[in-house]
Amino acid sequence: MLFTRAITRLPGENFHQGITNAHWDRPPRYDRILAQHAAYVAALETLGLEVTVLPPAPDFPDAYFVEDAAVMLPGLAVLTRPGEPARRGEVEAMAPVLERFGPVASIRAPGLLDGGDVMCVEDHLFIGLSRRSNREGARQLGALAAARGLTWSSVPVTAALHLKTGVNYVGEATLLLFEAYRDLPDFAAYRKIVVPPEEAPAANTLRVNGTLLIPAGHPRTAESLAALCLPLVELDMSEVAMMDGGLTCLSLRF
Ligand code: CIR
Repeated sequence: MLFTRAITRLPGENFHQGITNAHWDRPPRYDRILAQHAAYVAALETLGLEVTVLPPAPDFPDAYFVEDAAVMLPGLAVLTRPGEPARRGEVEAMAPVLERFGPVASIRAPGLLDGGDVMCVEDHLFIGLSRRSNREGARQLGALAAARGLTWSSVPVTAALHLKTGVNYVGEATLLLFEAYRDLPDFAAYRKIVVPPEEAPAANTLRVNGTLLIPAGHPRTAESLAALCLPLVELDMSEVAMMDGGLTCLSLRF
């Protein structure tokens, strides 16, 4: 799929108040996350995307993880209903932004869905059932996707916060994933590149218009990905990772 646009949001000064289970050796730095975010936006622009950069949303310190507030289907944006109540207001802030670009639908209660649990593999959506996303959320999104010609299935998220924390489609019928997902029957049809445990953040690699954006500092994964013969761009994600996020979380692409 060729992307022409992306939506991102600047992290706010209080980004360190977001939800995280990460172990910190030092506090996250605002100057660093701003620099990392700017480099990310620049990378998307270099790949041909027109990037909308929204202002920080100070009431919602995790709001720059815009991927969780919506899922972009062909011709339809779906506002989610995040599993973490403290993040639900992010969706209201995203609604008027998405309405500028086309039709918008919503996941309704009792459905719960975080965009980080939705992985699109060609014409199929894998929807993770996690601490944040439930069966009803998956069913509602699946119905909207099926009406647009996509197939879908749900998969258990056993190894991390979101499905895409631990598995991402890198194209060429290949999934980049945690060892824990290697033998999942749902993924049997795909080639797999397993991320070594010490390089876990690298599983959150993002393919955009034929280029792989990979978090910097994961040489074994970068070497494995080189076999795909795709351009590889490394981006420093240190502060983003301290808030349990990664490359996919920082944008909505369509
Ligand atoms: C959270 O716990 O919700 C945020 N601190 C991190 C969200 C990362 N988003 C993603 O993986 N899609």
